Amino acid sequence: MSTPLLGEMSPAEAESVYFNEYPPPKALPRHEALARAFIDLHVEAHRRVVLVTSGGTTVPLEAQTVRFIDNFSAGTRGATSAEYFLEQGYAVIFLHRQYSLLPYSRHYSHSTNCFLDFMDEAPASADSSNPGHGPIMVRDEYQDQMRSVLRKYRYAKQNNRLLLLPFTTVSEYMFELRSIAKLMRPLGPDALFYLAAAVSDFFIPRSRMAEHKIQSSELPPHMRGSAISSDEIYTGENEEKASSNSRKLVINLDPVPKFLHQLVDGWAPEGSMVVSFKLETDPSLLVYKARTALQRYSHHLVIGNLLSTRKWEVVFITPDEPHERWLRVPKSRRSKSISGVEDQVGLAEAKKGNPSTSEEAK
Ligand code: PAZ
Repeated sequence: MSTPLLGEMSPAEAESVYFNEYPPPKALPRHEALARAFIDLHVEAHRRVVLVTSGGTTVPLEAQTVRFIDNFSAGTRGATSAEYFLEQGYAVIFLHRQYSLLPYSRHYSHSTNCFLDFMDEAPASADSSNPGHGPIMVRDEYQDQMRSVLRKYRYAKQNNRLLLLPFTTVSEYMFELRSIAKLMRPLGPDALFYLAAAVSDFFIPRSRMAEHKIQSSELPPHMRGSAISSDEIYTGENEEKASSNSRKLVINLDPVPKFLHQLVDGWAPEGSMVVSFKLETDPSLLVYKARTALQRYSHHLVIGNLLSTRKWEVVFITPDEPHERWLRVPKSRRSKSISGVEDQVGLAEAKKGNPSTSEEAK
């Protein structure tokens, strides 16, 4: 009899099997200590705390990972939303894909927007004692915008409002999410979960994962040993290719268990709010899939978006009236901001019901 897939088990069984199969990430104890101290501080101050997840997760093909499957997410939604939450007085735990965009620094770290382009050498002064070694300055045209970003960044940092915790793989993400959600319990209704990360739907279970780099060409028999991965990852030699000494890689992925159920019904504090995101590429599926997720997990809000329009258009799917509400950034505000990073639908503004942001027609 074949072993049941995690998706075929009860949520509690799937949780136990999944988390027993993987070693916890090395950074987890350190992240837990940081999160605990951060949460304690804000519980004491009666401040609301949001866990924002952001960026994509990787799916390693080998335990000693050389290759992995990744996705498109740059972390723009998460990093931008975190700034809005900070402005609204929340403390933010920013659980993000390592090296994806971060709140505030995102304005200057985009790959098409090198931070060096914002700078210049100050003009040499006549009485300079060290000609050719004047200070580096922010260019005049960027002063105002950079001052404003810098002030907000410093405020968040100096007042301990922002905790940055990185992950890379899908299993690291799951471990971190579970631990932080449980640590947030003392916050009760002051906790908010804002799950914007693009989490892989498929993965290779640890038991079927090759330990070493998957080999693309046949090794001599005496060298095979553990370098040959299990059949599920690396199956079927193609005869023509075999004769040219190369192999076909067949990847067999299992569905990642849907832990949103566990988050809503177990890990998260009583009375907390859970917001999840749903990404699609086919417009005819978006609302249906978002509604189905809301019904399945009984949380508070699903924000749907399409890959191609996600920067200026989202749909809120709620259990209560109006059930479906589209928010659009007006065309006039879709141009690139001064730093070259496009603004996104600002959810904090949407929550305040700011009509200029929330519902202007396209
Ligand atoms: O990171 P980004 O700004 O490029 O994209 C944001 C997003 C599309 C990943 C996010 O809005 C989202 O929909 N996250 C959930 C994806 C999903 O699991 O369906």
